Amino acid sequence: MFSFFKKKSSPTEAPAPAPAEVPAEERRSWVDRLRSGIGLGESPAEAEPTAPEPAPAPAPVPVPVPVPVPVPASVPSPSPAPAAVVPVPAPVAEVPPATPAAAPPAIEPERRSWMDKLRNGLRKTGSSISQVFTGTQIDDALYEDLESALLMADAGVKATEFLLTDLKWRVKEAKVTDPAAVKGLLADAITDLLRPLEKPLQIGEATPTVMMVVGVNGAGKTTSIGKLTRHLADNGQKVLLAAADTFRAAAREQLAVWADRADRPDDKAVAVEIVSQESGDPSSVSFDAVVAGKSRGCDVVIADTAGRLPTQLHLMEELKKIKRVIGKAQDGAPHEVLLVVDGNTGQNALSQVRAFDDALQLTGLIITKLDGTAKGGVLAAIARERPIPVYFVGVGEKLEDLQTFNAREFAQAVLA
Ligand SMILES: Nc1nc2c(ncn2[C@@H]2O[C@H](COP(=O)(O)OP(=O)(O)OP(=O)(O)O)[C@@H](O)[C@H]2O)c(=O)[nH]1
Ligand SMILES: [Mg+2]
Repeated sequence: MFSFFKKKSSPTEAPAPAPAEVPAEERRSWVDRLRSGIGLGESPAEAEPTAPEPAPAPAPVPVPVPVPVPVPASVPSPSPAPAAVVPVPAPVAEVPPATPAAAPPAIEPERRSWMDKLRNGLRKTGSSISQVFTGTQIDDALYEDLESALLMADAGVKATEFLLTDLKWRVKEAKVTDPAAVKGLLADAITDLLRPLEKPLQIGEATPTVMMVVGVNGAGKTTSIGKLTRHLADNGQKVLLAAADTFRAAAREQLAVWADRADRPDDKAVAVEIVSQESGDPSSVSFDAVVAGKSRGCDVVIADTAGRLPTQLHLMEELKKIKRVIGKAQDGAPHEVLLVVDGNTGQNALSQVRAFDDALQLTGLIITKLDGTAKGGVLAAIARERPIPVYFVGVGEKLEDLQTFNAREFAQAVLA
């Protein structure tokens, strides 16, 4: 299944232990999610490679995998969105057909704890929205209160209007009369609104797959790259990091701590390499890294860039240059341009998404810090106004705190 896995390389040095140690078993379960969520090397393009290996192993059978959270839709929904499925190769020849009545898959402990943190982080939003449904009738006052609650939750005017219209229609269709049931319908409406943001990050269609990570200062870029790198490396992917944040002297060390994994002799992890230059130019660091990634047979190259505000036009031009130069090092690269957004920035997050997207044509988002004072509604605003896939959601500083985005889980967390 991971036909392009590189041989495990032996760690040459033993630097400081990496942060946030996670037991191997938990990592594996994350890796299973990674396989289905990120689609590591399992794209159709990969399934028919010019494989030098003649052994015609049984072709992988794509199996629909339900999204990991078995939260059922609450009340009859007029537009029941099907569970998102991602094809993964079947481990064995016979695969039991997925029947609608099948018991929902158990949630991994790691995912459950992540969901608890998400729910905790969004608790304030949840209680102010839930408050709306404590009355006895469904009337204009209920919808007005809900409008205020959604606006307070950073959903923005457009998404709020959209949700209210959609909800009124659902209430009419389902003929509900109990305000408590309306909350369930709102969960369905939010889920459907957020569904377009649910898309797996694909790795392996190009070798190396080149990613460029951007965002404002302190959004969580380096930390998220570190976590993603660790997951990839633990899964046997050869990752090369470009320390293209030449602005901060400590940025390289910050990456190195996450990249280090000399203490994992039990799995198939491979060493992570870092390309950096003392006070170098970020474009040339990125160029060198991609060239090195190609020549060293890396699976993934990730460029970490310095934080900047979209209003700093010269710095935005610098990002465009990095992107152009990466394209010169490898045709079609960068394959992913990811914006990391601090979930606490409220409606400002939407302006960041717009500005960075206009400048760089983003391919994905990582929303961090939803464990803090974030209200969560901004995802609805993004879905309505700039629906760029949310690949990951971060709820803390530990490795397992970065997880794939799931629309229904998120809707449930916002309303918990
Ligand atoms: N609570 C919480 N903290 C986070 C999360 N992600 C990152 N952080 C913290 O946010 C701070 C900034 O993270 P960095 O990864 O350095 O941010 P950055 O975007 O690389 O910052 P610059 O390179 O300076 O622009 C660090 O203290 C991280 O530990 C998260 O999901 N939750
Ligand atoms: Mg950084």
